[in-house]
Amino acid sequence: MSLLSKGSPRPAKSSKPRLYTARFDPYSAGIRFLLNKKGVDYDFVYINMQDKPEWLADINPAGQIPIMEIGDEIVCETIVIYDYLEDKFPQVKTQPTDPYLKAKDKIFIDHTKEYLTGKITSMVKNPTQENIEYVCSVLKSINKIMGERGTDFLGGTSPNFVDYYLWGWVELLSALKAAHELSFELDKDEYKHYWAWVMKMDKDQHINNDRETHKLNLKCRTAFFKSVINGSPDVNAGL
Ligand SMILES: N[C@@H](CCC(=O)N[C@@H](CS)C(=O)NCC(=O)O)C(=O)O
Repeated sequence: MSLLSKGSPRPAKSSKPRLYTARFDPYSAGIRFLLNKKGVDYDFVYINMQDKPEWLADINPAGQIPIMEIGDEIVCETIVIYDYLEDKFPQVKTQPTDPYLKAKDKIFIDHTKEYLTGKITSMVKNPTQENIEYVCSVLKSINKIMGERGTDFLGGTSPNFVDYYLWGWVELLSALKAAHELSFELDKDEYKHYWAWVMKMDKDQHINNDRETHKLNLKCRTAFFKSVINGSPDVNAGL
């Protein structure tokens, strides 16, 4: 799979839905899991976010990924993409149809975005005690919500868009721990709902398909984070 950087021409339109993504991007990862779950036959291109192609700004003025392209339709912003895919490919549901449950899931995503994702991103370069404690406290609230829902997944009996969004981020934690040689542990009892969820998500076939497609595992994630910490991100880490 080619990596598109500054100077790379924009690829020709695809007859399939196309995701502009990056191997290690947690926002894109959630979208990829969801596309797999919906059984969408899609293709993807890797964007070099350290040296972006000029045309990226034409398809998303924010210059960010993920971006979904289906024919002439181009949609950016992760949460908007989830909604778009739900409407576009309704056969396999990944969001509640009940308005209240849907509202609760949207609030969950909003809070995850507000309190967790930025802190995990900060931990890549600054794994300070303060950042670690903050992330642990947010995961504790998530553990509580999981306990209150009382289901295997946030989405009920199988993962939905909220599970996949969250997984894209929490999956990074073990690689961050390894890259920085951090010793913090989330207690198995105190975080028992969270751990039960982690064990089940780790076995999800759509997540595992994605790991295979993009050659992702703890070792290459750790190598990627080490390269980021050293100032020269290696998007091909582990390939
Ligand atoms: N609000 C966007 C944020 C996406 C985002 O931050 N993507 C990262 C993935 S690496 C990115 O494109 N960063 C490059 C940049 O912001 O210049 C979303 O939810 O999709």
